[in-house]
Amino acid sequence: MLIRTPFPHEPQPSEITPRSVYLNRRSALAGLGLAAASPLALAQGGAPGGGKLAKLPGARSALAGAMVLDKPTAYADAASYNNFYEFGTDKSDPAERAHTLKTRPWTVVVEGECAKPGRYDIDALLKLSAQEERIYRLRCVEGWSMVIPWVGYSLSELIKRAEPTGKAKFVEFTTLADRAQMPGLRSGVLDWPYVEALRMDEAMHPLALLTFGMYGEVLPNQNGAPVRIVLPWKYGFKSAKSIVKIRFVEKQPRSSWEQSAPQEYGFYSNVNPNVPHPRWSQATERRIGEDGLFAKKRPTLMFNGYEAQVGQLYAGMDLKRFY
Ligand SMILES: Nc1nc2c(c(=O)[nH]1)N[C@H]1C(S)=C(S)[C@@H](COP(=O)(O)O)O[C@H]1N2
Ligand SMILES: [Mo]
Repeated sequence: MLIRTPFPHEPQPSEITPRSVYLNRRSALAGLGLAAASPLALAQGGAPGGGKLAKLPGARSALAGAMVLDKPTAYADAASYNNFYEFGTDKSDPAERAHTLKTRPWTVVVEGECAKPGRYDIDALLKLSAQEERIYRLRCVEGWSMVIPWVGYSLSELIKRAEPTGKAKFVEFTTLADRAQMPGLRSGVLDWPYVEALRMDEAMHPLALLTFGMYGEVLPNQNGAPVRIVLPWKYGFKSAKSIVKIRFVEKQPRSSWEQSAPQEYGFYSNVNPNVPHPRWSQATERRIGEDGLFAKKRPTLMFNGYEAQVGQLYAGMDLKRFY
Protein backbone atom coordinates (compact mmCIF):
# COMPACT_ATOMS: atom_id res chain seq x y z
CA MET A 1 0.00 0.00 0.00
CA LEU A 2 1.20 3.45 -0.81
CA ILE A 3 1.35 5.68 2.21
CA ARG A 4 2.31 8.74 0.27
CA THR A 5 0.59 10.07 -2.79
CA PRO A 6 3.15 10.48 -5.53
CA PHE A 7 2.62 13.53 -7.68
CA PRO A 8 -0.62 14.22 -5.83
CA HIS A 9 -1.91 16.15 -8.80
CA GLU A 10 -2.55 13.30 -11.16
CA PRO A 11 -2.59 14.97 -14.55
CA GLN A 12 -6.23 15.38 -15.33
CA PRO A 13 -6.30 17.74 -18.32
CA SER A 14 -8.07 20.34 -16.21
CA GLU A 15 -5.26 20.23 -13.69
CA ILE A 16 -2.39 20.38 -16.10
CA THR A 17 -3.12 24.03 -16.60
CA PRO A 18 -5.46 25.49 -14.03
CA ARG A 19 -6.29 28.41 -16.27
CA SER A 20 -8.05 30.70 -13.86
CA VAL A 21 -5.34 30.44 -11.24
CA TYR A 22 -2.82 30.70 -13.94
CA LEU A 23 -4.19 33.78 -15.67
CA ASN A 24 -4.38 35.58 -12.35
CA ARG A 25 -0.83 34.64 -11.66
CA ARG A 26 0.16 35.88 -15.08
CA SER A 27 -1.43 39.27 -14.64
CA ALA A 28 0.22 39.54 -11.24
CA LEU A 29 3.54 38.79 -12.87
CA ALA A 30 2.85 41.31 -15.59
CA GLY A 31 2.56 43.90 -12.83
CA LEU A 32 6.01 42.90 -11.64
CA GLY A 33 7.44 43.36 -15.10
CA LEU A 34 7.44 39.64 -15.79
CA ALA A 35 4.99 39.85 -18.68
CA ALA A 36 5.01 37.17 -21.35
CA ALA A 37 7.16 37.86 -24.37
CA SER A 38 5.31 39.43 -27.28
CA PRO A 39 4.49 37.02 -30.10
CA LEU A 40 6.53 39.22 -32.44
CA ALA A 41 9.64 39.01 -30.26
CA LEU A 42 9.24 35.25 -30.14
CA ALA A 43 8.73 34.97 -33.88
CA GLN A 44 12.02 36.81 -34.31
CA GLY A 45 13.72 34.18 -32.21
CA GLY A 46 14.15 36.25 -29.08
CA ALA A 47 13.19 34.88 -25.68
CA PRO A 48 13.41 37.74 -23.24
CA GLY A 49 13.79 37.14 -19.52
CA GLY A 50 11.96 38.91 -16.76
CA GLY A 51 14.40 41.81 -16.64
CA LYS A 52 14.63 41.76 -12.83
CA LEU A 53 17.58 39.39 -12.30
CA ALA A 54 21.27 39.68 -13.08
CA LYS A 55 22.20 39.03 -16.68
CA LEU A 56 23.93 35.76 -17.45
CA PRO A 57 24.62 35.58 -21.16
CA GLY A 58 25.82 32.42 -22.81
CA ALA A 59 27.25 31.86 -26.25
CA ARG A 60 24.93 29.94 -28.59
CA SER A 61 25.76 26.27 -28.16
CA ALA A 62 27.25 24.47 -31.14
CA LEU A 63 26.47 21.04 -29.68
CA ALA A 64 24.24 18.75 -31.75
CA GLY A 65 20.68 18.87 -30.42
CA ALA A 66 21.35 21.76 -28.06
CA MET A 67 19.21 24.38 -29.82
CA VAL A 68 15.75 22.97 -30.54
CA LEU A 69 13.74 25.00 -33.00
CA ASP A 70 10.50 24.91 -30.99
CA LYS A 71 9.29 28.32 -29.87
CA PRO A 72 10.54 29.02 -26.35
CA THR A 73 7.96 29.11 -23.60
CA ALA A 74 7.21 32.62 -22.33
CA TYR A 75 9.42 33.53 -19.39
CA ALA A 76 6.38 34.36 -17.26
CA ASP A 77 5.16 30.78 -17.70
CA ALA A 78 8.54 29.12 -17.13
CA ALA A 79 9.02 31.17 -13.96
CA SER A 80 5.54 30.73 -12.50
CA TYR A 81 4.42 27.17 -13.31
CA ASN A 82 6.93 25.07 -11.39
CA ASN A 83 7.54 21.86 -9.54
CA PHE A 84 9.80 22.46 -6.55
CA TYR A 85 8.26 20.52 -3.70
CA GLU A 86 10.59 22.06 -1.14
CA PHE A 87 8.34 25.11 -1.55
CA GLY A 88 4.99 23.33 -1.81
CA THR A 89 3.18 21.00 -4.18
CA ASP A 90 1.07 23.52 -6.10
CA LYS A 91 2.47 24.77 -9.37
CA SER A 92 2.21 28.34 -8.11
CA ASP A 93 3.86 27.70 -4.72
CA PRO A 94 7.51 27.94 -5.78
CA ALA A 95 7.13 31.34 -7.45
CA GLU A 96 5.23 32.64 -4.43
CA ARG A 97 7.49 31.20 -1.74
CA ALA A 98 11.01 30.66 -3.06
CA HIS A 99 12.07 34.22 -2.26
CA THR A 100 13.11 32.81 1.13
CA LEU A 101 15.88 30.78 -0.54
CA LYS A 102 19.29 32.36 0.07
CA THR A 103 21.50 31.74 -2.95
CA ARG A 104 24.63 33.49 -1.61
CA PRO A 105 26.88 32.33 -0.08
CA TRP A 106 26.43 28.89 -1.67
CA THR A 107 28.82 25.98 -1.82
CA VAL A 108 28.65 22.87 -3.96
CA VAL A 109 30.56 19.93 -2.50
CA VAL A 110 32.06 17.41 -4.91
CA GLU A 111 33.00 14.19 -3.14
CA GLY A 112 33.03 10.40 -3.14
CA GLU A 113 34.92 8.18 -5.56
CA CYS A 114 37.21 10.78 -7.14
CA ALA A 115 40.83 11.86 -6.95
CA LYS A 116 40.02 15.57 -6.71
CA PRO A 117 37.07 16.20 -4.41
CA GLY A 118 36.36 19.84 -3.65
CA ARG A 119 34.15 22.55 -2.32
CA TYR A 120 33.21 25.06 -4.96
CA ASP A 121 31.94 28.49 -4.15
CA ILE A 122 29.05 29.18 -6.51
CA ASP A 123 30.77 32.17 -8.11
CA ALA A 124 33.87 30.10 -8.83
CA LEU A 125 31.73 27.27 -10.16
CA LEU A 126 30.00 29.71 -12.47
CA LYS A 127 33.33 30.59 -14.07
CA LEU A 128 34.78 27.09 -14.25
CA SER A 129 33.84 26.79 -17.91
CA ALA A 130 32.31 28.99 -20.62
CA GLN A 131 28.57 29.61 -20.25
CA GLU A 132 26.46 28.45 -23.19
CA GLU A 133 22.86 29.02 -24.10
CA ARG A 134 20.96 25.84 -24.92
CA ILE A 135 17.31 25.64 -25.84
CA TYR A 136 15.95 22.37 -24.45
CA ARG A 137 12.54 20.78 -24.20
CA LEU A 138 11.60 19.90 -20.63
CA ARG A 139 8.96 17.15 -20.33
CA CYS A 140 7.36 16.66 -16.93
CA VAL A 141 6.21 13.15 -16.02
CA GLU A 142 2.82 14.73 -15.30
CA GLY A 143 2.18 15.35 -19.01
CA TRP A 144 3.15 18.93 -19.72
CA SER A 145 6.22 20.37 -21.38
CA MET A 146 8.07 23.63 -21.88
CA VAL A 147 10.91 24.87 -24.07
CA ILE A 148 13.50 26.81 -22.11
CA PRO A 149 16.67 28.63 -23.09
CA TRP A 150 18.99 27.53 -20.29
CA VAL A 151 22.44 28.92 -19.55
CA GLY A 152 25.24 26.74 -18.24
CA TYR A 153 27.94 24.34 -19.31
CA SER A 154 28.20 20.58 -19.68
CA LEU A 155 28.25 18.77 -16.35
CA SER A 156 31.11 16.72 -17.78
CA GLU A 157 33.36 19.80 -17.43
CA LEU A 158 33.04 19.64 -13.66
CA ILE A 159 33.16 15.84 -13.51
CA LYS A 160 36.43 15.72 -15.49
CA ARG A 161 38.04 18.11 -13.01
CA ALA A 162 37.07 15.81 -10.13
CA GLU A 163 38.85 12.85 -11.75
CA PRO A 164 36.41 10.08 -10.81
CA THR A 165 38.04 6.77 -9.89
CA GLY A 166 37.30 3.42 -11.54
CA LYS A 167 34.78 2.75 -8.78
CA ALA A 168 32.65 5.76 -9.72
CA LYS A 169 29.73 4.15 -11.54
CA PHE A 170 27.03 6.68 -10.63
CA VAL A 171 26.74 10.36 -9.77
CA GLU A 172 24.33 11.50 -7.09
CA PHE A 173 22.93 15.04 -6.77
CA THR A 174 21.56 16.41 -3.52
CA THR A 175 19.34 19.46 -3.15
CA LEU A 176 19.58 21.84 -0.21
CA ALA A 177 17.22 20.85 2.62
CA ASP A 178 16.85 23.73 5.06
CA ARG A 179 13.57 24.06 6.91
CA ALA A 180 14.26 27.69 7.64
CA GLN A 181 14.30 28.50 3.92
CA MET A 182 12.03 25.81 2.49
CA PRO A 183 8.50 25.63 3.90
CA GLY A 184 7.67 22.49 1.88
CA LEU A 185 10.05 20.40 4.01
CA ARG A 186 7.39 20.35 6.70
CA SER A 187 5.33 18.06 4.49
CA GLY A 188 6.13 14.37 4.23
CA VAL A 189 5.41 14.20 0.52
CA LEU A 190 9.04 13.13 -0.08
CA ASP A 191 11.99 12.13 2.07
CA TRP A 192 14.26 15.16 2.19
CA PRO A 193 16.75 16.05 0.94
CA TYR A 194 15.70 15.60 -2.68
CA VAL A 195 18.17 13.20 -4.25
CA GLU A 196 18.65 12.33 -7.90
CA ALA A 197 21.30 10.32 -9.71
CA LEU A 198 22.65 9.29 -13.09
CA ARG A 199 24.82 6.53 -14.42
CA MET A 200 28.31 7.89 -15.08
CA ASP A 201 28.00 7.76 -18.88
CA GLU A 202 24.71 9.66 -18.70
CA ALA A 203 26.26 12.31 -16.50
CA MET A 204 29.18 12.62 -18.93
CA HIS A 205 26.90 13.10 -21.92
CA PRO A 206 27.50 16.62 -23.23
CA LEU A 207 23.76 17.44 -23.22
CA ALA A 208 23.63 17.02 -19.41
CA LEU A 209 23.76 20.66 -18.38
CA LEU A 210 25.03 22.19 -15.16
CA THR A 211 22.64 25.12 -15.23
CA PHE A 212 23.03 28.58 -13.73
CA GLY A 213 20.58 30.63 -15.75
CA MET A 214 17.68 30.86 -18.15
CA TYR A 215 16.57 33.44 -20.73
CA GLY A 216 19.94 35.19 -20.46
CA GLU A 217 19.60 35.80 -16.71
CA VAL A 218 20.52 33.94 -13.54
CA LEU A 219 17.95 31.32 -12.50
CA PRO A 220 14.96 32.56 -10.55
CA ASN A 221 14.87 30.79 -7.18
CA GLN A 222 11.77 28.81 -8.17
CA ASN A 223 13.65 27.30 -11.12
CA GLY A 224 16.47 25.98 -8.96
CA ALA A 225 18.86 28.86 -8.26
CA PRO A 226 21.74 29.16 -7.96
CA VAL A 227 22.63 25.91 -9.75
CA ARG A 228 20.69 22.88 -10.96
CA ILE A 229 20.97 20.01 -13.39
CA VAL A 230 18.98 19.87 -16.65
CA LEU A 231 18.62 16.56 -18.50
CA PRO A 232 16.48 17.17 -21.57
CA TRP A 233 15.90 13.51 -22.45
CA LYS A 234 14.56 12.54 -19.03
CA TYR A 235 11.38 13.37 -17.17
CA GLY A 236 11.68 16.68 -15.37
CA PHE A 237 12.05 15.25 -11.88
CA LYS A 238 15.52 13.89 -12.75
CA SER A 239 16.72 17.51 -13.11
CA ALA A 240 17.46 18.31 -9.47
CA LYS A 241 17.29 21.95 -8.41
CA SER A 242 19.37 24.07 -6.03
CA ILE A 243 22.02 21.41 -5.58
CA VAL A 244 24.60 21.45 -2.81
CA LYS A 245 26.31 18.10 -3.34
CA ILE A 246 27.61 15.97 -6.19
CA ARG A 247 28.82 12.57 -5.09
CA PHE A 248 30.49 9.76 -7.07
CA VAL A 249 29.40 6.32 -5.93
CA GLU A 250 29.82 2.69 -6.85
CA LYS A 251 26.27 1.48 -6.21
CA GLN A 252 23.16 2.76 -7.96
CA PRO A 253 21.59 5.35 -5.65
CA ARG A 254 17.88 5.45 -4.90
CA SER A 255 16.41 8.72 -6.05
CA SER A 256 13.71 10.44 -4.01
CA TRP A 257 10.86 9.64 -6.38
CA GLU A 258 11.99 6.05 -6.76
CA GLN A 259 12.07 5.78 -2.99
CA SER A 260 8.60 7.26 -2.73
CA ALA A 261 6.94 5.05 -5.38
CA PRO A 262 9.27 2.56 -7.08
CA GLN A 263 6.49 1.09 -9.24
CA GLU A 264 5.82 4.52 -10.72
CA TYR A 265 9.19 6.24 -10.98
CA GLY A 266 12.24 4.32 -12.11
CA PHE A 267 15.91 5.16 -11.87
CA TYR A 268 16.23 5.92 -15.59
CA SER A 269 13.01 7.84 -16.23
CA ASN A 270 13.88 8.47 -19.84
CA VAL A 271 11.03 10.17 -21.68
CA ASN A 272 9.29 7.32 -23.48
CA PRO A 273 5.86 7.59 -25.13
CA ASN A 274 5.67 3.78 -25.34
CA VAL A 275 5.98 3.14 -21.62
CA PRO A 276 2.94 4.50 -19.79
CA HIS A 277 3.05 5.59 -16.19
CA PRO A 278 0.97 3.00 -14.28
CA ARG A 279 -1.74 5.61 -13.75
CA TRP A 280 -1.66 7.50 -17.06
CA SER A 281 -0.35 7.46 -20.62
CA GLN A 282 2.90 9.17 -21.57
CA ALA A 283 2.09 9.27 -25.30
CA THR A 284 1.15 12.95 -25.52
CA GLU A 285 1.88 16.19 -23.76
CA ARG A 286 0.50 19.66 -23.40
CA ARG A 287 2.96 22.44 -24.16
CA ILE A 288 2.55 25.16 -21.57
CA GLY A 289 1.41 28.33 -23.33
CA GLU A 290 -0.47 26.41 -26.01
CA ASP A 291 -3.50 25.84 -23.85
CA GLY A 292 -6.09 27.81 -25.80
CA LEU A 293 -9.47 26.49 -26.81
CA PHE A 294 -8.20 24.77 -29.96
CA ALA A 295 -4.76 23.75 -28.75
CA LYS A 296 -3.96 20.16 -29.60
CA LYS A 297 -1.86 17.93 -27.46
CA ARG A 298 1.53 17.12 -28.90
CA PRO A 299 2.84 13.60 -29.40
CA THR A 300 5.62 12.92 -26.92
CA LEU A 301 8.87 12.00 -28.65
CA MET A 302 11.19 9.11 -27.76
CA PHE A 303 13.87 10.43 -25.40
CA ASN A 304 11.97 13.72 -25.66
CA GLY A 305 13.32 14.19 -29.19
CA TYR A 306 16.96 13.59 -28.25
CA GLU A 307 17.17 9.99 -29.45
CA ALA A 308 19.86 10.73 -32.04
CA GLN A 309 22.06 12.15 -29.30
CA VAL A 310 21.41 9.83 -26.35
CA GLY A 311 19.88 6.63 -27.79
CA GLN A 312 23.27 4.93 -27.84
CA LEU A 313 23.53 5.16 -24.04
CA TYR A 314 20.65 2.68 -23.78
CA ALA A 315 21.43 0.34 -26.68
CA GLY A 316 20.31 -3.20 -25.87
CA MET A 317 18.46 -2.20 -22.69
CA ASP A 318 14.87 -3.23 -22.14
CA LEU A 319 13.32 0.19 -21.61
CA LYS A 320 10.10 -1.27 -20.22
CA ARG A 321 12.07 -2.95 -17.48
CA PHE A 322 14.52 -0.12 -16.93
CA TYR A 323 11.88 2.63 -16.90
N1 LIG B 1 14.94 19.80 -5.61
C1 LIG B 1 13.94 19.62 -6.47
N2 LIG B 1 14.24 19.54 -7.78
C2 LIG B 1 13.23 19.36 -8.69
C3 LIG B 1 11.89 19.20 -8.28
C4 LIG B 1 11.62 19.30 -6.88
O1 LIG B 1 10.46 19.18 -6.42
N3 LIG B 1 12.67 19.50 -6.02
N4 LIG B 1 10.90 19.00 -9.21
C5 LIG B 1 11.32 18.40 -10.49
C6 LIG B 1 10.27 18.36 -11.48
S1 LIG B 1 9.01 17.26 -11.21
C7 LIG B 1 10.31 19.12 -12.62
S2 LIG B 1 9.14 18.91 -13.84
C8 LIG B 1 11.35 20.16 -12.82
C9 LIG B 1 10.68 21.50 -13.07
O2 LIG B 1 11.63 22.48 -13.38
P1 LIG B 1 11.17 23.98 -13.66
O3 LIG B 1 10.29 24.41 -12.54
O4 LIG B 1 12.42 24.78 -13.78
O5 LIG B 1 10.40 23.96 -14.96
O6 LIG B 1 12.19 20.29 -11.68
C10 LIG B 1 12.57 19.08 -11.06
N5 LIG B 1 13.56 19.32 -10.02
MO1 LIG C 1 8.08 16.93 -13.32
